[in-house]
Order: sequence, then structure tokens, then C-alpha cells
Amino acid sequence: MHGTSSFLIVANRLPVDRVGEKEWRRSPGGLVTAIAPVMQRRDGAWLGWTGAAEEELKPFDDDGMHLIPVPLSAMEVELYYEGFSNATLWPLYHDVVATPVYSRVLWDAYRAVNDRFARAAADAAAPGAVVWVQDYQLQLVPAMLRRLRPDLKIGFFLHIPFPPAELFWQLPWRSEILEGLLGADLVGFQRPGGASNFIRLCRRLLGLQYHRNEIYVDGRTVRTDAFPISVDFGELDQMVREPRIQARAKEIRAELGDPEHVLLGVDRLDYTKGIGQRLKAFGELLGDGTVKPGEAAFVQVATPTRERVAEYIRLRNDIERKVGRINGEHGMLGSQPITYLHQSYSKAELAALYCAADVMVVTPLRDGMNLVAKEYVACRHDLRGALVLSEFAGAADELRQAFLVNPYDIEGMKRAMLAAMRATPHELGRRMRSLRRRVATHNVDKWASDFLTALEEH
Ligand code: ADQ
Repeated sequence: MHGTSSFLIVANRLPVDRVGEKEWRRSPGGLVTAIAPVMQRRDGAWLGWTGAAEEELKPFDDDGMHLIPVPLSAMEVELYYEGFSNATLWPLYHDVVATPVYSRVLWDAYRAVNDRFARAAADAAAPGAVVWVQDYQLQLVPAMLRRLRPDLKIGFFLHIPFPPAELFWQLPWRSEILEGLLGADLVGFQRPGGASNFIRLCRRLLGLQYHRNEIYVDGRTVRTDAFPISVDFGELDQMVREPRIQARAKEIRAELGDPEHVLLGVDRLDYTKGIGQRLKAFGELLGDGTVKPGEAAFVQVATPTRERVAEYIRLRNDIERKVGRINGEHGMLGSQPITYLHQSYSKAELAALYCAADVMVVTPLRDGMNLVAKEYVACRHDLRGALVLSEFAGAADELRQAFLVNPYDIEGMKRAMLAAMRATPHELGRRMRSLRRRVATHNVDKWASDFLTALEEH
């Protein structure tokens, strides 16, 4: 018996968060917004975990979407999610900026959970359905699903970087992961470099033949390409024109003591985001007197994330110590150079923060894309504001008019932050106009439709 969904998204998490006992709210994020219309047009469904362990829920409808929960036990959350996904794959795929954990117990759990997702997808999909599998937690699903349902059209998109062969080689289960991905008809990456790393590995590790961006495996052709993800430019551009957002932005500046320059960082509290490096650079600008206390305020919003994984506990302590030290050395009664907020905010509050910030500081050590950089650009129709952006973010391929920096180079970061603070309105306008042109024409709708068109034409 096959299911009835002719379009299926398979992701680690469902696109809704629980509010209260029985209520759900659509999770923020462009992916859902971009996919929702396709789901409604095609009788689509979304398959994923609810975010709570040991919970068995029947499929349900919410916000016009058909949602199919996949249960995880508490042990699986620890071994598959916190373990293999976030303590093995996440650091390995981000240039080993933290040391990956290689453990057979974690791998076994990853394989078992991927198998459960594949079976659930096989049950839900209508004959010949299009199935789009998302991200690093589910890399074995394409091949597992193909074995169960060879009639399906299967796409896979990796939201994080795909590492160079020299790093991927470390993984004890490197062939299994590649074979898992090769079950898809189309394997999408954020950057062209991800696709070429993948092709190179398929050739060297599995001895497969390829031509340009097509790999030949078991008499099938697997296509691979780059599809840089983006944001809902129109929605953000509209939102920041609302008087309430502009008023809130003014209020934020006033609360900060109306400094000449407001600098802003917005990230999940993750060691790949380069938060410590940017705070160090800002602290040194204060320390060497280049920036006077009271002249500039740095707001760092860091959303809590993966709080039970050891590296994240270490990172939180490290950042909080750094903030304390800089504020202790350079603060004054009633005014501190860094405002650190370990909290999540609504879309509207984030938009107001973006509008209040003269300099947006986005300095990951490695990042698949980085949506925060694109959100900032989408919010600056006033053509003011400067974006300081790491060369190691996928977004740097497109946002060439940002103040590009190497986050490992503290002197270079100080220079870039200073240049951004001192730039003339004319220069800022020129840069922002070009950045906005890019994000407006390459928004999240284009990302989703480019991927799905390529998959369906395959
Ligand atoms: P992330 O690593 O989560 O995403 P990012 O692309 O910046 O990184 O997306 C973060 C999202 O969370 C943004 O939409 C941002 O607005 C939101 N956010 C951040 N801090 C917040 C806060 N305090 N309160 C509320 N919302 C907050 C992964 C990859 C990226 C890739 C995306 C999408 O690591 O490289 O760009 O997926 O593919």
C-alpha cells in the first residue's frame, strides 16, 4: 500500500513548534515559507521529528500543511541527534573547527533513525511522488528510500558545507554516507565547491565515472549542483517599512544610549559562528583607544542551541567570560560596550535590531550560507548600514560588496569593522544597492523552484 502524498519533504524537524499542550506554531525560517505554496498546490506532506523525545503522535494537519511525526527515543536524541549529527558530522563538515567524535554507537543510532525516516517516507509517498530530503541528519535516507520505492523522484539538499576530500576522508563511514546520498536523483549543495568535493570523493572513494556534474552509478545518473539558499526578501522588505518597526529601531538605539555606531551580531550560539573572534576584535579596538567608550555599542544576540553537547557548554562559558572581561575593562557606570543576549527573538524584533544596526558583523569560521547576512540586506531599504562578512560563509560568493573579512585575522577584522564604521553614506549606499539587487533577485522562492525544476527535469 502506497501513501497519497505526491510531494513530500523529509527533514529532521517538523516545520512547527509546540505552543502549550495541543497548539502548534509555524517555525520561523525561509524553508517553510518557500515550500508551503508547493505543498498546498500538490497535496504535500512534511515528515519529521516534533522536537520532543518519547512522543508518538498520529499525522495531523496544521497551518494548511499535512504533518507526519517521526518518533525518537530519548536515547536516539542523544546518540543520533546530539551525537552523530551534532558531535560528528557538524564539526567534520565545518572544517573540524571542533574535534569530531567518531563512535560506532553513534553511527548505529544514525543508521537506525535514518532507516525509520526512510520507511515512513516510503509509506507516505504516492506512486511516482517527488520526495525532497533535507540536510546532514538524513544523508542515508535517499538510498534507503530508493531501495524501498524505486518509483520515486528523490532530491537531497545539504544546508551545511560539504567538506574537501582530505577532511571527509577521516570519517570511518565515508563510503556509506556517499552511497546514501547517491540514492538521490539530484544532490544539491550551497556552493559549487560542495558539489565538486562530492564528485571528487565519488570518483576517488567509490571509483565512479562522471561527466561534468553527473555521476554514473548502478546504471543511473545522479546530478549534483549548487543551489544557494536565500531569504524571503519581499516579506522582510515590507515588514521594515512598518512604522512600528522603525519606532522600535529608534527605541533600541535610545536604550543603548544613542551611540554613534551600533554594531550587531545575531547567531545561534555555535562555535562555527566566530562570535569570540569578533568580540575580541571589538575589545581590542576599545583597548587600543581606536574606538572610544560610548562611541560604539556592540549588541550580540546568541540563540541557545544544542545545549547538552559538550562543545556548546564550553563555548557558552568562553563567550560569557569574554563579554564580562571586555565590559569590566571598558564599561562605565550605566553603560557597557557589549550587550549580550542569550535569547531567541521574534521576527519583528530581529527586523528592528537589523534596522537599528549601523554595522552587521557576520564572521563565521565556516558556514553553509548564513541567512542572517541576507536578512540584514533585505531589511536595509534605506541603503544605510554596512555588512562585515566572513569569506568563509557561503553568502560571501554572492555578497561581494560586503566588507569581506578573514575571521582568523583579528587585525584584519579590526580594520574592516573600523572601515565599516567610518564609511561615507555615499559608499554605504553604493554597496548596499548592489547587495540588495542580488538578494531581491535570488530569494528563497527562486532557490526552491530552481531545485524542484532541476529535480523534475531529471
Ligand atoms: P544556521 O546555522 O542556523 O543555519 P543561519 O543561516 O544564519 O544559520 O540561520 C539562522 C536563522 O535563525 C536566521 O533566519 C536567523 O534570523 C534566525 N535567528 C538567529 N538568531 C536568532 C534569535 N536570537 N532569535 C530568533 N531567530 C534567530 C543552517 C546553516 C546555514 C544556512 C541555513 C539555511 O548552518 O549556513 O544558511 O542552515 O540553509
